Formats: sequence, structure tokens, C-alpha cells
Amino acid sequence: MRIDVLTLFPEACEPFFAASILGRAQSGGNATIVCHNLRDYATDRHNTVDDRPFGGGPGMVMMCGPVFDAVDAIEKQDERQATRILLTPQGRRLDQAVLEELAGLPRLLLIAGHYEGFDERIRLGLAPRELSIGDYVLSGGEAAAMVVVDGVVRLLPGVLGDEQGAAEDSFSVFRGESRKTGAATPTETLLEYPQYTRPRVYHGMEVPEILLSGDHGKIAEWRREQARKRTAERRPDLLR
Ligand code: 9D3
Repeated sequence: MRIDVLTLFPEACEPFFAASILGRAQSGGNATIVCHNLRDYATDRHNTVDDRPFGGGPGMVMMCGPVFDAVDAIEKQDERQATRILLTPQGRRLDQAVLEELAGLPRLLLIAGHYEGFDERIRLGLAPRELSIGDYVLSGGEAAAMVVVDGVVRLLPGVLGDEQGAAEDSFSVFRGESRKTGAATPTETLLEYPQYTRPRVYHGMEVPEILLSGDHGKIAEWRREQARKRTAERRPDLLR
């Protein structure tokens, strides 16, 4: 998959995309992530990409010209059809189902804005999908673009390797997703059960005896129970 990110702050995004799983996905050939500076597509000598809103009001608005020209130029860089995604507080709320859909596409073009918003003709002319990452206010779309890229890339075949295989084998505890099983209904959606690693006692707090018992049937049962309890307490909305 190729992912292009159009932003005013490519230098803020690039190190994130180079680190950890995303960096490995790129060097392993599963993903190509290319950041583009919107300012490179400004047409005046001040590299202007925003202007004051017609009709008055606070803040600045992202101009059409640089965005349209950038999308045009970026889309020509690769033959694959890009799915355009505008990151805005008015978009559809991101969830795991959206990420899974996006992960099945050959190419994404994420457009991160700043200021009060985009000139409406960007929506009309580019017909992008529009995504929000949640009901809180960020200063721009960059952090949201990073969230989308991270959530999509880890779903690409071959990116997670063994960790994913292991997750799939275990029973249907929610790991923030419903694994692609081909089944019509997603796996049961529960929060993760409590986990422990060495040492067996830390500051007087002991690892639950059952986890040391070696009885894998009992352990699975305990984990299911804990996951249900935790989900009921914290996220009753997940228990439809
Ligand atoms: C005064 C109205 N504000 C809308 C709530 C204006 C406004 C605030 C923040 C316009 C843009 C922004 C910057 N935010 C994003 O670009 C953004 C975002 C977000 O703030 N929250 C959740 N998801 C996203 S995706 C892009």
C-alpha cells in the first residue's frame, strides 16, 4: 500500500512514520509512506496556503489552490487510484471497521489541515472521505493522520507477523479490533484481560495464582471472565 500525507508539517510526521512498526513495514516493502509539504504548492512569493474567511469571523481558512494543485501532482506520482481522505473534526468518527476498510485499498492520500478549516470547495471539488479521530479539539490534522496511518499499516498482511498469529489463536478477546476471519459477524468485542510478567511479586503485589498453575483451560476461563468484568465496568457500550 502507498500512503501520501499532505501537511504543513511534514517534518513533524516523518519521524513518527520512520519509527517502530511503521518503519519496519516500510523497509519490509509492505507500505510506502510519503509526506508532502502543502507549502510547496503555494503560488505566491510568500508561500501562502491560508486566508481570511469571506463574511468575516475568527481564524484562517485553507485555500483551494495549493490543495488542488498538490493533490493533482501527488496523484500523478503513482498509477494506483488514491482514496482521498480529509482529516477534520466534522468527519466520520474513526473506528476499527473504517481502518479495516482502508487497509484493503491500494493507495490513500491523507490531507491534514490547520487553522479553522478548509475552503468548502475542497470538499466539493475533491470529494474526499472525511474522518475525525474523536470528539475533542486538536490544533491540526497531523496527529489524526498519524493515528490513521498507524491503525491502517499494522493491519497490512505481513506487518505484525507472529504477534498477530498468536492473537488470532486465542479466544475472542478484543485487542482493539475484530480480526478478519471472513465471518459475517465480528468476533466478540471485549477489553483486554489483566496481564502480568516477571517478577512474580513486585512491591508486595502478587501475580494471580491461576496464571502460574500451568492449567491452560483454567487460565483461558479466568481471562475470559476478567475481560467480561472489565468490559462491563468500563465499556458497557461494547456489550450491545
Ligand atoms: C471553532 C470550530 N472548531 C471545530 C471544532 C474549529 C477547528 C478546531 C480544530 C477546526 C480545526 C481544528 C483542527 N483539528 C483537526 O484538524 C482535526 C481533528 C480534531 O480536532 N479532532 C478530532 N479529529 C480531528 S481530524 C482533524
